[in-house]
Amino acid sequence: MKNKKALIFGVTGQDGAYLSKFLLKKKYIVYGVKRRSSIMNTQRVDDIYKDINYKSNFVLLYGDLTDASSILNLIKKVNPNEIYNLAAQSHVKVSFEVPEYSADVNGLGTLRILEAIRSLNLEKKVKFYQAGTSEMFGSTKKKFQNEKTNFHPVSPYGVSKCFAHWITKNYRDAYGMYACNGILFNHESPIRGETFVTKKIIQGLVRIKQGSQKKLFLGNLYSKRDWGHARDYVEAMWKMLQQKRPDDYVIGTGKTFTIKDFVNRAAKKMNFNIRWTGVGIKEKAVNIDNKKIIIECKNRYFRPLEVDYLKGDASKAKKILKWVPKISIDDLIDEMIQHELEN
Ligand code: NAP
Ligand code: F7E
Repeated sequence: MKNKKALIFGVTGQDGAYLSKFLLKKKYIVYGVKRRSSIMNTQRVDDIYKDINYKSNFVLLYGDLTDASSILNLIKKVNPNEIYNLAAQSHVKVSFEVPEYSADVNGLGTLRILEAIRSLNLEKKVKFYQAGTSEMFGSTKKKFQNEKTNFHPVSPYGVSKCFAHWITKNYRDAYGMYACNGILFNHESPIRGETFVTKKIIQGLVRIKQGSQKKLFLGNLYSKRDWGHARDYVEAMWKMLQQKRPDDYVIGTGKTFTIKDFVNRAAKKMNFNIRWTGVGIKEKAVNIDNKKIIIECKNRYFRPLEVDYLKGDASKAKKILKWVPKISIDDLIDEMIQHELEN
């Protein structure tokens, strides 16, 4: 049997790297799309090239979601069985600073891929995965969020992803495309981007422990997030494309923690003895052992609007995809700390 071909937009990102490795293990030929940058930005996938088992089935190609012709040419050239759209300006806070660009890449970029599939008459041949997000639920008041929960996005990022969600559904309904929306809650890993809160906390605490950083500055300590591991979540993406019919699925752990809970768990694992004092922007954490302040809050890390509470109900994925998260928050934190210490 011929190897299946997957085309991944966003291959240089956290999920792109995990998904590439997952698909290569399943004997796919993986074509990853990276955008041009002034320095090499392939660190997350460099190990694939060093792996004798996988390097010949892994190809990197240039492209950009803001450039429709590059997308069309790539799909024509690769003629993939499956396309995963993981490319995005994925930082919520940054989306308030570059709203138009975020909408262009995340919203119109998705439309550009769908339209390229249609123009090439591949709508009945290629399967498409869209990287949707729990940020689309935004200011929801529901205790658990699932596929039936209304979207109330509260950031340019969330709004742009709602467009991508609905246009994917529209192309599925209008043209009979096999197109799925994954609605994924936060998922982290040792290779998470450094400006996302989990990585920032782990990296900061390890550096403070080692003496190379004095303080960690954070924003809102009281928002709640449902955190899983990226390795588990890319498997769910693949499973969505292996069903009889295309559909949309929520992927989450069903557990939620505040940012402060995450700090406390990580600090305990690193043998920090901390005490919180103050309120609001004046809240801080003191290292009891040496009386030094190690965490403070800064206005610049707060957002104009916040998603206060997220907790995913992935029972549909459990029933249909037979998907359940395997890695707990404690195992995730342990792996992130270990990676940070080794690097
Ligand atoms: P990430 O680490 O930020 O990776 C984003 C990827 O998109 C990178 O490869 C980036 O390239 C690429 N990209 C950005 N702009 C592009 C453009 N104009 N053209 C082509 N590629 C572009 O994000 P992630 O955490 O892996 O997330 C993957 C996807 O899932 C994203 O769409 C994100 O919005 C969504 N999502 C993430 C989570 C989560 O918790 N991680 C949850 C739900 C949904 P560079 O390396 O060059 O920057
Ligand atoms: O923030 C709070 C912040 O930036 C989490 C993306 O992958 O997941 C991610 O979006 C929470 C927020 O992730 C800092 O206010 C406090 O409440 O790690 P984050 P996010 O905004 O939830 C969703 C599902 C996606 O789809 C996105 O692509 O932590 N917070 N202090 C902070 N956040 C950051 N970044 N930095 C801080 O200093």
